[in-house]
Amino acid sequence: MTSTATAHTNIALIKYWGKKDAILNLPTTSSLSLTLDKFYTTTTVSKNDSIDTLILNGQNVDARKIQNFLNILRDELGTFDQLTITSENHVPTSAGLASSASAFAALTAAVTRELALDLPNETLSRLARRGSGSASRSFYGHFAVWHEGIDDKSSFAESIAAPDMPIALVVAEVSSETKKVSSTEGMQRAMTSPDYSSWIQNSAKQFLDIQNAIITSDIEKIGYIAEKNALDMHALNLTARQQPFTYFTQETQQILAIVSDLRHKGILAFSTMDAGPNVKIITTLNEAPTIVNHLKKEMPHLKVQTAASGPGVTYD
Ligand code: 2P0
Repeated sequence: MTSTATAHTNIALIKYWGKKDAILNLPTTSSLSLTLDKFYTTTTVSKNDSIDTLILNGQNVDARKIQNFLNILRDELGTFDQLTITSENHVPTSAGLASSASAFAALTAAVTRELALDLPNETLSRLARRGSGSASRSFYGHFAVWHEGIDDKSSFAESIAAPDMPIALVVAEVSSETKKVSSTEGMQRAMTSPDYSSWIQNSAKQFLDIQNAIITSDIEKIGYIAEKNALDMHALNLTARQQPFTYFTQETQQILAIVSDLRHKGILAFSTMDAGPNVKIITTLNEAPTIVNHLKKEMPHLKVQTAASGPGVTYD
């Protein structure tokens, strides 16, 4: 038998940037995301009688991270056979989006389907969290929250009831990467910032405020809060007491300035950034083409793509 599931990636509007328990992947704050239609991972699992194996986009690749995660699932769900995981990633690294969210969500969904366990998304989100925190949010379409919780059981994600709205995300990929600091490492450093406890407090308020903006389809307010939350997160990296760093490059700053200029000209455009130099611009489906054209004119070498709100996990 084989089982297949598809999960879409998500972009955090209120970021997860720190762990209070690194083994259980319990975050220091609750986070909130938008699932994207364009970028997704489809994963098929089947039993084998040798060793957990990962075939990613047709290539047999290092499976250690997946093996560790499958062993966590064996502890949690009861042991099961070794698996062959065949994954097709439609999250081009060129999009500047992390694929770990969609990858661990699709894997968790496919494995539990293969075991004939019919688990609710909340339980799946808790399991996937152990592989990668952001994966917990990828089970749901549109907007999702991941509650920080106080233990394994209470740290799960769920969908937010939200009206349909024409929110869009323009992804601007810069051409040069600085030396990459992984999310896990970046968070550890950020937590040494003297501003970290105020970040936690501000984030709690932003988490509530953005939910009010979502309920009222106020995309401008969503963008405003998300931009502030993201820039506050990146400020922690700069003010870390141990190994301060930044994901910003010169091009990042150029894009941020263009977004700010567009906003002054009356275009709805707000920036957010994750563990890398690329900028994602929150806007409306109507205004996205104007932003794309403007970015291409000012910075012709940029790769720019537009995504809209996407669905939750599906099974074949
Ligand atoms: C987020 N990021 O909320 C934040 C914002 C990046 C910046 O979640 O250590 O791959 O595997 O739990 O989920 C990316 O980190 O980290 C991330 P781990 P993950 O989307």
